Amino acid sequence: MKMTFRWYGEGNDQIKLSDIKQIPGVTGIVWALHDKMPGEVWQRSEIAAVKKQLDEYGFNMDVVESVNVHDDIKIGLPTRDRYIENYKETLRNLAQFGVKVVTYNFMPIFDWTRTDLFHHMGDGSTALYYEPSKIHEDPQEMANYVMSFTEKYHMTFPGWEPERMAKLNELFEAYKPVTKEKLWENLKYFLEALMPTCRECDIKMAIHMDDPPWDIFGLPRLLVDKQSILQFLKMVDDPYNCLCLCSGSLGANKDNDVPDIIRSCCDRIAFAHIRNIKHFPNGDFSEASHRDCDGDTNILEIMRAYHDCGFDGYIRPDHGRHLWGEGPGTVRPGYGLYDRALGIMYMWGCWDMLDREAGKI
Ligand SMILES: [Mn+2]
Repeated sequence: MKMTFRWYGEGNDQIKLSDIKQIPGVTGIVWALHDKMPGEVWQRSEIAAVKKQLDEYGFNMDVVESVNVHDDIKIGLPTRDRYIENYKETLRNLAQFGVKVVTYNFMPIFDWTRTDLFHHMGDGSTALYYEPSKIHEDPQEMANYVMSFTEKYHMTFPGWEPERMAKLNELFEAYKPVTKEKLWENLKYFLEALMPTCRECDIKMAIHMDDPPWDIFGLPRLLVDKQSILQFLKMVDDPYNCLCLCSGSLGANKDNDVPDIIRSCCDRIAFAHIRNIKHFPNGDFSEASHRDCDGDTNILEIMRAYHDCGFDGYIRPDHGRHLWGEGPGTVRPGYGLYDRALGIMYMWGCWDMLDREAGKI
């Protein structure tokens, strides 16, 4: 496995590349041009500027997370072809710099959703938290809560662009005719259009699971369990149509057996997110440390599944808790330095032991 770390870019992330350099075994930075709106072309000069920063520390830029997909493509409007052409141009530009995997998601309107971004865990740390009882009929309430962090701390979150959130009612109106079936069709149309460019550029498209993996506010969600993942891979059966398999997104539904899902489609997993989820009897869930017994996601068996499959793709710790003084204003929710570094060491611990048992080291 190739260990990576997500970084939001110079001036947009308080974590420094020099800090990440000190985490054992990290070879690549998972990056993006975070000031780009969905549908805009990423220019070579902008990509080159990031490459220069990463080169200084010897990090590769093989994985992008994410090139966001314009709403017109998800809705299936006639204007989608223009945005698909822009997406292809971005892929060709990224290929010039050796990018191998482009992550994206196909969630309507909202990206990841949580009801508390800094929930107190009882030991002085905080973590992302989800209370189903707080998700009411009114999506504006949810948007206002997340956007309050944007206003207060001047940080924008991918998928929660203020420009898009400002026209939430219009967006909901536009998505009204988009049933689950229609959304699947629109995803197929998008991927079939991109595959020739992916082959030409040797870039794998890696779709992130929907988070949480169920419909919210009446909006359909597609990649939620084993059946839907296998359906997705069959729908566009191409080695460049891949997954960003997120154990945390899938693990939010207790019925998902994540190690089994990994074993059933490992050859199509281009990028792995490792995250642990703790479930509570009332239906709430919290993000937890990567240690197996701190959550219910079965991290040990997930690592064993990847090892058994000979996984050679990219991997990263997903969200972590906020520790040792990290909090609102100093870190992006879920993206502190310390807990993700601890997560990496846990993953290496599992992997090295599995390698040793297999006689590889
Ligand atoms: Mn994830």
